[in-house]
Amino acid sequence: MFWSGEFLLACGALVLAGGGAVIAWAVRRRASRRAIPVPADRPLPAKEHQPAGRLQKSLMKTRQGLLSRLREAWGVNKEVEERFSELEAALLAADIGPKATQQLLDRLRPHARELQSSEALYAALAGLMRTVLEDGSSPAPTARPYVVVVAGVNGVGKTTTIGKLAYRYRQAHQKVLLVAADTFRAAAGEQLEQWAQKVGATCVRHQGGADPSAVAFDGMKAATARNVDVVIVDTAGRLHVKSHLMEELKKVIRIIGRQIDGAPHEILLVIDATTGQNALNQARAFCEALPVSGIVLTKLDGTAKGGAILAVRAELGVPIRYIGIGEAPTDLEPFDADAFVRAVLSED
Ligand SMILES: Nc1nc2c(ncn2[C@@H]2O[C@H](COP(=O)(O)OP(=O)(O)OP(=O)(O)O)[C@@H](O)[C@H]2O)c(=O)[nH]1
Ligand SMILES: [Mg+2]
Repeated sequence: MFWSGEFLLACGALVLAGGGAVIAWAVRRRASRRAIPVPADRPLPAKEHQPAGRLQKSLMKTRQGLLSRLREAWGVNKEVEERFSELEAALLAADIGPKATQQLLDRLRPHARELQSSEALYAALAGLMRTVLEDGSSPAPTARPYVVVVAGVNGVGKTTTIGKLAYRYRQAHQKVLLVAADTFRAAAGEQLEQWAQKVGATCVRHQGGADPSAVAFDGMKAATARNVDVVIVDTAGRLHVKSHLMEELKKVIRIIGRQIDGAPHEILLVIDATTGQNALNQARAFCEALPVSGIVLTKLDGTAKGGAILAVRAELGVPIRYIGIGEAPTDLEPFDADAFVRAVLSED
């Protein structure tokens, strides 16, 4: 009687309902833990990442060139004016650019007589450079999926930067999707796919020559369907002089915004540090056309033109988010103004 069929059925239903509740709780808990992607500027595991030493090494040529010129400029028995004109030449030679150079000189001038030794000059310059560069840390992601669009002219290192950025997010256990909206160059999608495989991300791509907006559309659909944390969109290397290409980029951004509320959450402009003033003019055209939220300065490894960071910051007024110091997945650093200044102004 006691173990009647109805009773057992009721017990079974209770057990099922309890189990269901536990599963729902676990899913909700997991979803809430994954709600917002973590920032990509979390440090990488120590084994493959010794930022201070690597930055110091990457900026060796910049540092050596700058320090020897500064020492020369600030030589003993020189008039203040002579010192300043040589200092100006030294800063320009390090690709610091006319605007940032002028800012540094104007702020140094009132203290000219107090700065007797070259060490005193380095210390004063370091403080001033920090104020030009300001804080470059990335905003913490505020949405999921968190969509990042990467733009810039041909060959600056967009696709490589995307691979390295995806690697950083993967190291933070984020589910990453790469979207190959660069359909301009046939091999571009393949290159992105290879990066996706290398770092453990997935990739959405179409045939070469497809409409970039259609790829972006499919990418956003896939991002939502696959429940990814971070989406990074590659775009074609465009020439700012071809304004219809810039329009195409705007369209890609519009399509992304229509699919995912508030997206793209970041638009990163990639600039090649070795290309000087011309790169700046191209970058300015991008910043005028698009709401660029941050700069990635690539190829800082091995160049003597590391001062370009100051030029870019002063001229464009957009924060530097990351720097590229090589071609390996670990070669992207969140930009740290303090570490950068130490790396270019401390004697070895
Ligand atoms: N040394 C060095 N090389 C880099 C860095 N970033 C990119 N590269 C190299 O620069 C070259 C161009 O990089 P890509 O990532 O293909 O550049 P892109 O902007 O995507 O080029 P397009 O798709 O043609 O517009 C490749 O050989 C990269 O390996 C860097 O930080 N340091
Ligand atoms: Mg590319």
